[in-house]
Amino acid sequence: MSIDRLIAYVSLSFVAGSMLLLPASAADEPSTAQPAGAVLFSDDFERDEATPDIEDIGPGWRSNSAWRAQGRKQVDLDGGAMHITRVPEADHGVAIFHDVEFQDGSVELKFKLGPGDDLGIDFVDRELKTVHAGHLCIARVKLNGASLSDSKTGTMDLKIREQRQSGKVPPEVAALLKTKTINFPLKLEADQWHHMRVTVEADTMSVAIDGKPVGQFQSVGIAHPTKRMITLAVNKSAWVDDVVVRRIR
Ligand SMILES: [Ca+2]
Repeated sequence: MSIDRLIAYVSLSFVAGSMLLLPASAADEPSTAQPAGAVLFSDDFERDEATPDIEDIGPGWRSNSAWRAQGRKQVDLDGGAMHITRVPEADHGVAIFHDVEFQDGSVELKFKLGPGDDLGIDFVDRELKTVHAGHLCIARVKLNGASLSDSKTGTMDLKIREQRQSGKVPPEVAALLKTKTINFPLKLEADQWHHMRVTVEADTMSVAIDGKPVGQFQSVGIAHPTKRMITLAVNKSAWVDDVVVRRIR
């Protein structure tokens, strides 16, 4: 065997050996060539609430139902998944929170949407006081498209938010805001499970759906060094399962 062939053989053996070490669930996931890191937490939602009518998502999760929906249950553990439904009493979309701690990381989940539904994965640092409610950057998916936004230096910057609320947005700010979000078309099947991975790394956020890269967005706010929470944001309804959050850095 020539040296070149020997090197190729050893490399292939190494790759094969690495694949054998992967847990079955990771080997089954579609590959998106995104860097993977340590799992901070994962949840398969294979459980029921202690009291059927009381919202009780499980360890580490909380929602805004108490103060936005008069305490009505908006997150239901149903058949081993999370079924999220905004109730008519709610004065805001459903937000479901989980603490994280990373600079760069990824959020993977399975989701199912109906026509008109959307699901956002929001990266948050409530300790950052220059933005509304700590919003840093968000990936949002609908059946017909995904968007990636830098909220920190865009719409959630306190000064810009105030200008937008008062309806007095200077032209240069309006032009700036156009550079703070990017949209990608999608054609997803309604009421079918899809897999999504959102990765935040340095100043770039990327999204892959069903193992295929959808797009990425580079913007300074994404590089914020401390992501302390993720929020799943649902304006109408959505199903979510198999959440896996990894820290890259
Ligand atoms: Ca499940």
